Amino acid sequence: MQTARLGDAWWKSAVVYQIYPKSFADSDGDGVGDLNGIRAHLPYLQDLGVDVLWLSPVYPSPQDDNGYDISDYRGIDPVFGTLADFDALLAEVHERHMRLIMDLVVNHTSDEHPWFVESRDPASPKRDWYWWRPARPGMRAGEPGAEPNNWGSWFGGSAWQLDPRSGEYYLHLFSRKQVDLNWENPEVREAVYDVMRWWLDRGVDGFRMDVINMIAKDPALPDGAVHPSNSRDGMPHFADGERVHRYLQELHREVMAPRTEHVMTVGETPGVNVEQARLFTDPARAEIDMVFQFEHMDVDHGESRFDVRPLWLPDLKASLARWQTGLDATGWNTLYWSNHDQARAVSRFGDDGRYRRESATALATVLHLHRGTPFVYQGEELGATNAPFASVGDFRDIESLNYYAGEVAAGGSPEELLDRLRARGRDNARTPMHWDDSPNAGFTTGTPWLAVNPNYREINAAAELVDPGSVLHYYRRLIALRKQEAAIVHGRFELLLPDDETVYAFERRLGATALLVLANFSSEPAHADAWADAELLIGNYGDPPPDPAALRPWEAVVYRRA
Ligand code: ISL
Repeated sequence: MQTARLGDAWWKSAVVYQIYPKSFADSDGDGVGDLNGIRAHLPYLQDLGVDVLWLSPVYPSPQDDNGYDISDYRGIDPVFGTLADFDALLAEVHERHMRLIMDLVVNHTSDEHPWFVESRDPASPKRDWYWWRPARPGMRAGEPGAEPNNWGSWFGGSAWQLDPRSGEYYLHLFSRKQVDLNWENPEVREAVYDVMRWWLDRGVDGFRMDVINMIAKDPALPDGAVHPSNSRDGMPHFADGERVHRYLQELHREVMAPRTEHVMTVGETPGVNVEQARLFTDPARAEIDMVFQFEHMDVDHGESRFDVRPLWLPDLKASLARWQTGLDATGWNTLYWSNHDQARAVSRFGDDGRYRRESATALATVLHLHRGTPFVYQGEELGATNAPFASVGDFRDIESLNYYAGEVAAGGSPEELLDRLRARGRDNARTPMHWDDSPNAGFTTGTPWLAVNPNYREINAAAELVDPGSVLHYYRRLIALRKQEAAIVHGRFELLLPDDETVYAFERRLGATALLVLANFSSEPAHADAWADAELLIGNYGDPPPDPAALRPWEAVVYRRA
């Protein structure tokens, strides 16, 4: 009985839309997006057909990492509005038959959160809420190499910061202002569950859980394998261990269990593999509903995400196919090309020049036809591209700025580093949303916090709404199709042509229905055989391929046989 019910979980047929509030719509002219701006654009999102809105963090925050450093879990940062604005937004989301999930960032708090402020006092009852440690035995605090272990921060340097007040170090896997909570302490876990219940009682429909696979550290905090200081070194000791599953099961029991039919949870889990993902998402284990894995985001770079490599299509296909098969019988996949941490998909995987429209829609077709819950990141539905950052001064993101400063100090070429940031910097995705061709793309009447991409005059929602051949209209059709065709949601996946370097091909089967997906991932024509006697369910050229044995540049088609 229970399996049947979970098999039909509502979020399996849902499409999620991610809003980066800072850059979505500014209603008060201060140059920063806000809740009332989002509310004004709900009709646009409803017409797009998405079911769930995920808001990146809107809580009070010093904004060291754009809100992923929270100083109060029960409020709204004044730059985004008030709790009353939030309630009004949530009510209207529900009236429009959509749901809203919050970003839950509980691996760490801001160093300005009252819990941490209190914890800095060694005598405080909250001392143990964070990871405080003395210098390495035999070393003096502050000496080079005296950090308690060799773990690196994601944003450069050691993951340990010395606090002069007590002469001890605290752990921060991200910036110095993002301090890791100690989930070993039951009071910490209870405090987090309380926050979650508070938002659920307010009516939110679930959570996207930031770096949730990193909440449980090995309390011995052992050194990682020796590399030059690198965030991944310590990973075996702080990600995906046995404890994280114990805590997520507890969280599920304490918070989610009474409401599991109505809410959804998606955990962000960098570095997770298929086997671990199955543990996180197996409904019988009652942890979380789905995870964001990163394997397909790692196929086009070297050791560092800024070490840009060309995409070799068979690698991408093999990776996604492994996840399709791996979570086929147990668990559930998320599907995404983009989010606020990644470069724009059409610039990264497609052709953002001549074939921008075709490649944006081909990417969408391939992604949405896989099995899993698709996530659309704001602007992706317009075919938004990377931005032409002129100099390092145009970037705002702490990750890009720290990386650049560190590499320049180590003798790297500033021009080459700038190219890397242009290709992969997170600010590409964070430039303001393009609503129309008025100044600043209709995003703000003030000065935007991050410059608007100048191509907004051609690429914007207003222009795409009146163009039936636009990327936006194609997304609408694709999203609508999911509601009509059960094979898209539930069909079994089978990869075809795994070695083909330009054509992405796969089948989906459910009962008597079979779907064939073909997409040309190149700007030249490619050979691919269509199905005879099949219905063309959707295609991104508006007409069927003139030659049934060929695809036009970046052409994508879905055939259906029943
Ligand atoms: O952006 C990345 C590439 O360097 C990722 O490694 C990212 O840091 C990682 O996926 C964790 O991301 C999440 O937590 C971070 C925050 O900066 C990201 O915006 C968030 O999505 C710390 O809270």
